[in-house]
Amino acid sequence: MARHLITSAIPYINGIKHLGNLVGSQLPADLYARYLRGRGHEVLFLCATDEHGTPAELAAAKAGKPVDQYCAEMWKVQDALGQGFRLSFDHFGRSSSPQNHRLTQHFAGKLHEAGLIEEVTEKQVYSNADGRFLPDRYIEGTCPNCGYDKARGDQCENCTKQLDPTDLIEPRSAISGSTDLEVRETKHLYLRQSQMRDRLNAWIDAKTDWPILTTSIARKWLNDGDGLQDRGITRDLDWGIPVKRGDEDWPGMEGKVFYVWFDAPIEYIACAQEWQDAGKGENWERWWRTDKGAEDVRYTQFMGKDNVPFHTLSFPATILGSGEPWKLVDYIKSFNYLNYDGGQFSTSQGRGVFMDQALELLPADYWRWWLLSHAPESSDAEFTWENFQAGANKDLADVLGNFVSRVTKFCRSKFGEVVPEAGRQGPDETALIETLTTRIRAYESHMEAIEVRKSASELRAIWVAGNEYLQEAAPWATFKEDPERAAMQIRFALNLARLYAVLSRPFIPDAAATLLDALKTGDDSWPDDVAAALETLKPGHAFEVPQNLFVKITDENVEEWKSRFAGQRG
Ligand code: B3M
Ligand code: ZN
Repeated sequence: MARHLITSAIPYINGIKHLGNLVGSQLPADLYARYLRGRGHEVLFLCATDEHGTPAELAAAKAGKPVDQYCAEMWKVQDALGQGFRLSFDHFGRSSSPQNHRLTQHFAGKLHEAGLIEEVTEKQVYSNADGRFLPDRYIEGTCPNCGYDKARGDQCENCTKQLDPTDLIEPRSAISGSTDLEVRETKHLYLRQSQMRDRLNAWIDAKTDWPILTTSIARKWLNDGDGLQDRGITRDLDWGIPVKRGDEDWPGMEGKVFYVWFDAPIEYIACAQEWQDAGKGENWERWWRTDKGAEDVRYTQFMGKDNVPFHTLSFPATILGSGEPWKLVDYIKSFNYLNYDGGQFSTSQGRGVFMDQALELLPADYWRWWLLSHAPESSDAEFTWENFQAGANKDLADVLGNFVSRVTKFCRSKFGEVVPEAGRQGPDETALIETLTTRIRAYESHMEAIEVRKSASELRAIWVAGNEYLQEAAPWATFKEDPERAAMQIRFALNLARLYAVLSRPFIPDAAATLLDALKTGDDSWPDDVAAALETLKPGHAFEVPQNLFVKITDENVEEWKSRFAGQRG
């Protein structure tokens, strides 16, 4: 048994997330957390809302609410939606928590003591039309690296390059669109990341088992020279964590706050404190401090590819630079993008399906299954309604749902709602046990490697194998000549259904729970020994035929949803 710390990138507070966001971090992180718990490991799975910076300010202004109130309300909304999708966070925190304020100021103090912070009088873009400085996202323009014309002041979405607002070509205000911008002087703190190039290089070089998507992005910015430029970690904003070094004020930095990307990853740590302070656990440092027990924790992070530079360069620079024994990430799983019907999902344009809307249409398991089985791992993936309908109907309704329904209903009609007693297993059952053993071991290794699509395909193949067995065994036919044999086949198949619930739970937790309930068993132990696992439900054990596990998505549904989601969100 090992100890696993798992974090998902913390979603911005500015509104409800779409399915592309969900499948790019929180959902696969949940899959992995559930799998490891199922295998008996100790897991701490953390997520939070990312509440600072311009995205929060802009969204609050748009909603006509004070930003702190907006954040508190949106946290509740995101928390409820996370629960709706059965995201099994041990704690869903907030980057605006007092714990994160203290910890962020603490890190700044340590970095300052280590000589890694420089005070710089810098030139910043001021908008005459808007009457204010325009940090980060308040500025749009053309990316100097790739030429994309809607690059933001903090990062180019197109090529993932981290930017400073003054890097943009033909900049304009994102608030008013005005190009009447001028550059004025203001003082800011810079993190001297460039001092840490060798340490970061050595650290990344040792990560030979990381996915190529992660290391290629990290290496690109490390070796490209300017990827590790010293970076401003403060901003002229009202909302955020006030700039201090530890408990002390920072002369000359009055009225300024830390840059959102400085404090957001620190929330991964603060969130463990929040978890403890909320009474959900104790000794949080044993997850995060290598001098207090975290040396044998395996720490895995999940995120979209655009977040990789911040997690492979900036955050490790903060941790290493502090000189304190904080736990560094062991494995970063990153994702490409999920597109929506020929274009991009877009929060700002309200394009695509959002988490709240999805749950109004169908229960979480449908979405979880489709999204995970189409996770954008090796390349971008695309959501279309037809593809969603086909995947959910075929895999969930036709294969898994149909298997469970046929077995339980046939048993009820011939033997009653109890596991039948008669008959002994023969070569067909032995052959299936062998096939399943091979497949389950493969499923485990894909899950351990966080190969999400491969895990889903293997699980699907495990369901299909059971269906094929049932088709061949045909207990409804056997029953006429050899009722004892039919009884054995059904006992075997009922046990398969339990096995499926246990194996499928990381993907479709609600259906798995319904199935275990119907089978009236609390035995959810992992099938280390498949033959033994298939004798868990003993002869005479009572069960109930479950409600239809999955209903099919009809062509009418698809037509209706397609037109409903064709435009922008109102
Ligand atoms: N909030 C970006 C995003 O949601 C950002 C992640 C922070 S992780 C520390 O994609
Ligand atoms: Zn670019």
